[in-house]
Parts: sequence; C-alpha cells; structure tokens
Amino acid sequence: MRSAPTILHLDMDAFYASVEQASKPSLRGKAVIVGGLGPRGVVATASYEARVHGVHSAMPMSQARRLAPNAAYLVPRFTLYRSISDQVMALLRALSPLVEPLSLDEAFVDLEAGGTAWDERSARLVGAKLRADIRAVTGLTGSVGLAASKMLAKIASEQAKPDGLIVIEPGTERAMLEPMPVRTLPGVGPATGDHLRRAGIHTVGEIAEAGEDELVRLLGKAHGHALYAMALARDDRPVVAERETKSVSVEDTYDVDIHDRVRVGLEVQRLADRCVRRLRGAGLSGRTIVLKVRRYDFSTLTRSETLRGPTDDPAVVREAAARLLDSVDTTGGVRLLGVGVSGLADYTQEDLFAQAAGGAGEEAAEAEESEPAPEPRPEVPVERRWSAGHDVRHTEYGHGWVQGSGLGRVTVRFETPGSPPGRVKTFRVDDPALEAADPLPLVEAPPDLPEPMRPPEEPPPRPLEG
Ligand code: DCP
Ligand code: MG
Repeated sequence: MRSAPTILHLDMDAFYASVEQASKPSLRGKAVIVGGLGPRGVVATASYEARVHGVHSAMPMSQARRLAPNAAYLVPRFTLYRSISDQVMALLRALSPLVEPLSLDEAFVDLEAGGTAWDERSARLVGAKLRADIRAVTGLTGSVGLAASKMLAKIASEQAKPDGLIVIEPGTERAMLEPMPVRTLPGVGPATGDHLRRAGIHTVGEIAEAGEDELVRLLGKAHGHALYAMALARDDRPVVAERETKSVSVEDTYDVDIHDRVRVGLEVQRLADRCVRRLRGAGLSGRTIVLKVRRYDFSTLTRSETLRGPTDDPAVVREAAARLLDSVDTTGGVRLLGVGVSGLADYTQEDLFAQAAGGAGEEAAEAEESEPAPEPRPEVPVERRWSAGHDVRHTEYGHGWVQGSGLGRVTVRFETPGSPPGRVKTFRVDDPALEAADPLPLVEAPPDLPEPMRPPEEPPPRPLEG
C-alpha cells in the first residue's frame, strides 16, 4: 500500500435530488424524493431534508409517502443527470488519467498517477479545490475521501457526507477501522453481516481478532481471506480507468436446493431487483434480460429475451425474468439462479408503453422520463405528457416545471435555476400555450473546464533491425 493518501474517492451528495433542487429554486432546503411514482415505484434517492423522516434509496414509494407526506415527489430525469455527471467526470479527468467511475455520481481517482498530489498536504489541497470546482461548474456539492487505498478512500467519503472532505492519514487506518461495524467493509451485506454476528463478530476489530483461519471457516476461502485483509486495512487494488462493461448480472448459489416453485419465483424477482440496482448504479440500461438456472444435477440453462429498447425499470426486468422462468423445468430442485442484463446502453429513453406488459403502463409512464415527443402518442392520455418535475415552457409565462397534473389540469411552477422561487399557475392539460421544454443549465456560464490529463504517450515503435 502506498504511504500517502493520494487515492481520492468522490461521491456526489443526494445526487438526483440535489440536481432537482439546483434546477428548481422553490425546492432548495426542502424534502425532495426522486423515483418511480406509480403503484410499484421505488425511491431512487431522497434529499437530506427528506432523510430525516427516514426515507432512503430503494424504499417503496408508498412507504416514503407515509413517512414524508409533504415532500416534493419527482420522476428521474436521467439525461440531465448524465450531463451533470459528464461535467463532474471531466473535472476528475483533469486531475489524473486514472479515473475509475463506479456510477454516475461516484469515482476513484489516483492523484499520484496524475502527478497532482504526492503527500497529505497536496492531496488535501487537490480535494478541496475539486469540491470548489464541482460547485462552480455544477452548483452541486460532492463529498471527498482521501486515503492510501480504495477501500479507505470510500469509507472516508462516506464519513465526510454531506458536503465534506476527510483524509485518513496513513498509519491511523487500523485504529480508525477497529470500532466500526462489519458492514462498513466492502462486500459485507446483510447476509454476511448476520453470519458474522451469529459468530459474535460485530466490529472490524473483532474480525481482525478472530483471525484469518476463523474467517475462512465462517465465510469460505475467497471471502474469508479478502475480508480479513480488509479488516487489517490491507487493500492494494489499483485504480483502473474505465472499461467497457458488457453485461451486468447477479447470481446466488443456494446451500440447499430449492424445490418450491413459488420460492424459485420469489428468488428470481429478488435477483432481478438486485441486478437493476447494479445497472442503475452504473448509469446503464440494457435490452436483453438473461435468466440462468443450474438444476440439482448441475445441468445449467440460460434463457434470454430481448426487449424493443433498453430498460432499467425493475418491473420490466422482473416481468421478463418471470416469463423466462416459466419456460424452465425446475422439478428436482435448483442449486443456483442468476439474472443478468446485456445489450447495455447509457441511460436512454425506452418505449415503456410498448414494453411494460399487462397494465404496468401507468407506472411506466410516470416512472421514467420520456423524450418530449413532437406529437403525443395516441395511446398516451394527454395528462401523461406532464410528468411531475419535467420542464415546460409557456408562451406568456416562460420556463417552468410541472408540479402536478390530474383531472384534466396541470400545475406549473414558473422558475429557473437562476431565478428566485417562482409562482404556481394551473392550466388545462391541452392548453396550446404550454409545451414540453429541455432542462436549463444549472449554472449560468460555468467556468471553462480544464483540459483532461492524458496518459503518457507510448514511445513510437522502433524500426525493425536487420
Ligand atoms: N440510485 C438509484 N437507486 C438506488 C441507489 C441510487 O436510482 N437504489 C441513484 C440515485 C442517486 C444516485 O444513484 O442519487 C447516486 O447514488 P448514491 O448511493 O451515491 O446516493 P445519493 O448520491 O443520492 O446520496 P449520498 O449523498 O448518500 O451519496
Ligand atoms: Mg452519492
């Protein structure tokens, strides 16, 4: 492990919700919840003001509405989030050629490789300047962790949240990790956490005390070794520049074969949800849904279905996976199940009206942003064109956003990122003076972006001799 805290981890604060607050002045300082608004919608994220009510990512929207009835509820606008993400990633690439994005709002940067930091002081300065630049260019806050390894840099940025910077000084890592709950370590989810707890291991320090042999006995060779090393703050994983992802998939092997068909169905749904979370985390969507089934006799089948367009909608992936499962004989039991999505695209618009089978149309219509169509599609009721949170323009009142619609009416708040909080007006949904509009930049005339750092040029090939 290196001796200076020159690995930086950046994670934007309440990313989607902060973008919405930056674009809508009346929502700043308020509880804002972004996600699918239909009956099966889930929370993508909540502003910190909403989190005090207990609302968090992946919670069913119905539960969020009970916890925070007065929050603003908005559908995600992925195209906008991606454009902001591009601005942030460009700032990171100005620091080093080694930038490893983990999702739209999160990345590792190797500052040493970029020659921008070599010790604690220089790393701290770079981190502080980065946060200021992000604010100047995007109007948003991000939290920064600096440490000598990826694991610790990520833990540091989590501790720095929101709107902070934390440096973990080399030499202090173990003492810092010791009292932390085991769940702090990467790869320790609820299941592993429970497993360790039953063995009396609650903190990272207790993992270290238990010793490597005990960890391997509890968790198996690979996981046990890895976790023990992490508990001792040993992490030599390099920051690797972005690679093309071909597919996203998750799978589970079961200790005991599952025979019950209902249970198999439930497991598949759970895997579909997990797969979509990963997909979304990487800022991707995909067209082909793949189901993998290994049966009691180790025979392994994969089935796939290709949709008309890319999706990242959990309902769509669940339904496709369930259809695929229908075509697989599981009598005798299954050992392993997996769900994957391939044919990946960056977040793009999808034709959910065509894809979501069996009455999922309403959620689909609300849950996703749809390209402002030149003509409304005939099968889409006119209300649906006015998704909560989307931008509109009125010939007389100018730029605003849809606060809500229903019963033939649409309510619009007229404000822009640079204006004071605006006024609300209500129109008929078919008012010809009102039309969909593109989002406005969050910061007027952002400062010029610095040039990205390029990897050193390869020397020209030497001419063959002789
Ligand atoms: N996201 C999502 N579904 C999830 C988790 C996240 O759609 N289950 C989206 C919305 C988030 C964005 O990804 O805004 C970034 O995820 P983070 O985990 O970084 O969460 P936030 O940035 O919202 O909050 P934090 O301040 O905790 O980083
Ligand atoms: Mg974040």
